Amino acid sequence: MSQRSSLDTDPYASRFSNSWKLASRQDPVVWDMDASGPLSRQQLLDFEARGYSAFPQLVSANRARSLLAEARHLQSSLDPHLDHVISEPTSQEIRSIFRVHEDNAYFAKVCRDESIVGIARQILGSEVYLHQSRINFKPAFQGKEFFWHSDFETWHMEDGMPRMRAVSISISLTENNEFNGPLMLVRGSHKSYVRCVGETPDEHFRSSLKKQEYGVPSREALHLLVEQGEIVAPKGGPGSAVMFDCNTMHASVGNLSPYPRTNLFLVFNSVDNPLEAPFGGTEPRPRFLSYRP
Ligand code: 6CS
Ligand code: FE
Repeated sequence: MSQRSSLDTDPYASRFSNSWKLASRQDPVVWDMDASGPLSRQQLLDFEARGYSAFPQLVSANRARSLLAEARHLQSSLDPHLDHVISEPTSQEIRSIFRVHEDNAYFAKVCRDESIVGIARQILGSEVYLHQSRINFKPAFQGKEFFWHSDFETWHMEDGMPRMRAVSISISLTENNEFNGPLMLVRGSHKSYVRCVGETPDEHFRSSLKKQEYGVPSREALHLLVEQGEIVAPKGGPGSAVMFDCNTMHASVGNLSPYPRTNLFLVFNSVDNPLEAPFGGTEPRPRFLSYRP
């Protein structure tokens, strides 16, 4: 495996040694403060400072409920062994369904909704395309956690995303409360880059989508980031949403409550940030995880 990532040539080098490091971000967060779009200037400034924005009602509650019905239909009809369908680490229950923007008419439509895409375009200051789409299910009582990570670290090392010019949005299809394993983010963490330890195993995605073990930050790094910011967990009803920068540190705990949690997760990348060869030197991941034209 030829590691393309080295400190001399790659500002976001990672997984090349046994020690972790905190580096500073080399890219803007909001790429054009004057870009027009759904967000006010104050919302853009807040996104720049915090690394996320919460929207109490981005999609109507009715639409969120119809999308939830469709998501549940897919969950009960799709074969959990399909490549783009991921099951829970310890059962056959479906945890994620990828590529819904291509495979399903209802989800394809909402993924093109101007009230969503317009925000991504405004923050990234360019046209955007969908790098990844997925429905995440966190079943009642047994949905498992996701450890802390920066999505960008994985997308850079395993997908060849060169710069931090992408945003994710998590749209709640169910209620998202403090009991059912909501998304937690570290405010301000998007301005630091944590170089992680270890080397990427081949076909890492086969295990990382159930439980990520490489490309996760050290506990010391997390202590520092949380001291500089704080942990937040925006809550809301069906149709509420959180948009966050590709490098914002985030995680979610397991769901021990009787309330299932389902969300639609979309990743928009700038058309000016096309994927290259993965910086970690592994083969590119499949297209359902990381779109390449
Ligand atoms: O692999 C991905 O693209 C996403 N999933 C995991 C578990 N980590 C990185 C990123 O969020
Ligand atoms: Fe993530």
